[in-house]
Amino acid sequence: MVTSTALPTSLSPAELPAVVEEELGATPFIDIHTHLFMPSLGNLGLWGIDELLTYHYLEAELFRSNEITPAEYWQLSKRAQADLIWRTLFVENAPVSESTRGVVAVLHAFGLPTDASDLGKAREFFQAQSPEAHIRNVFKLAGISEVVMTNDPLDPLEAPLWKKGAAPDRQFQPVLRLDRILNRWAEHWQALVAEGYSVNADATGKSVDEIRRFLADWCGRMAPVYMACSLPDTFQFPESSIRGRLIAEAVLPACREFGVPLSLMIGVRYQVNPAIRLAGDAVGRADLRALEHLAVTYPDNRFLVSLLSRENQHELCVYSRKFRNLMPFGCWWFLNNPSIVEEITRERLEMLGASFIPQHSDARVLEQVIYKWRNTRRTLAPILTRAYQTLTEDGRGVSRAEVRRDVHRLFRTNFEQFAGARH
Ligand code: RAT
Ligand code: ZN
Repeated sequence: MVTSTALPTSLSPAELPAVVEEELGATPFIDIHTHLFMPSLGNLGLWGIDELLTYHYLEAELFRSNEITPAEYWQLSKRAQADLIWRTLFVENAPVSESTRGVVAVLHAFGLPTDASDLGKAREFFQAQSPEAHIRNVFKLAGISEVVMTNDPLDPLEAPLWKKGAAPDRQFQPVLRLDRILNRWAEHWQALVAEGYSVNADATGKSVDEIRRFLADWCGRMAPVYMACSLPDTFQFPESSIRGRLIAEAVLPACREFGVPLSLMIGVRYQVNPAIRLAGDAVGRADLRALEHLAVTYPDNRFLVSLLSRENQHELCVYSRKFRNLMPFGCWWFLNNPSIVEEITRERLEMLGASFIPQHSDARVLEQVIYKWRNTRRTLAPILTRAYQTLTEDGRGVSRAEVRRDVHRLFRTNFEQFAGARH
């Protein structure tokens, strides 16, 4: 006789939408890549209405709808820049783009007017907040338990704070960001020399050992949850460049030694329009054979991977099916729009089940996590619901506990386990 173990009650197709929404709402997410800073890093952390409005995603949109030149814009005070962006993108136009709608959602979340002709009320509100309580409130509204920072050991403002012993904060996990070292060695090797590391312009001789000593010192100081680098669309590996050698001989061994993954964010075409500064980067399709080579050659390294080009997304899913040391994460930067997030997330779910990390916020201004995570939950709910409904139609129901398990995996434990994080 066949005995069957009773599974918890399956949900009907009609019950699924509400349950998925509830579970997404009730699960505190880990935001695995942001540009936010813990309070002990002083004034590095950005927050408030003027910062929200001068986000580089919005600056790019300003120059399409206002005659001002970038040179004139950069002459203005931050407050005047924010006023101009508000007037141009929120008063003289309806704020329908993803980034403008985000500011509206943040104002609305705090009960502030969303259609005011000026920023008076909003400025008053943000000025009245005390930072630590405000952070707690924002995390609660965003439904996140912690964020992962981006910490650059060669940033002249940030590095001294770490050296003085910035107090760690469970809500803000550190990441050792390596862009200056790996992408712009020529401009930065002397900063290492100034700190007592014997490196040279060609990164030859003792340089590699010394960079490993530098990385070890910073791992000791920061205890990062991973190391990270953004890379151009032209990224190749192996490569006989300084970057290629430093990745192979310094960074990957250091990641193995300290038991942390390396995050590769590939596909930036840096500064195609330098006049608009941070908004001046574009996107290009990358050659993922570089990733294949890394995954095959370094099975003892783990790679978190986010790709900027929409055209690379399917390939990343295929490679992730081949190599368990690859973890796709997020819909990065120009991809973080509902139409594209939907396409990428459905593809990942269909090809990888729940073994990926659907999103990170990339927030640069504290309150952005409110709208970015709200949007993610809203886009994800129908995708997950549809997946469970189709499964039910095909003969296998799912319970609330299973929905919860998947949501936890996608937005918490995949990261915790892959990063070997100290949770
Ligand atoms: O999305 C962004 O804000 C970009 O400017 C970059 O910061 C990117 O996310 C990165 O981490 O390099
Ligand atoms: Zn980023």
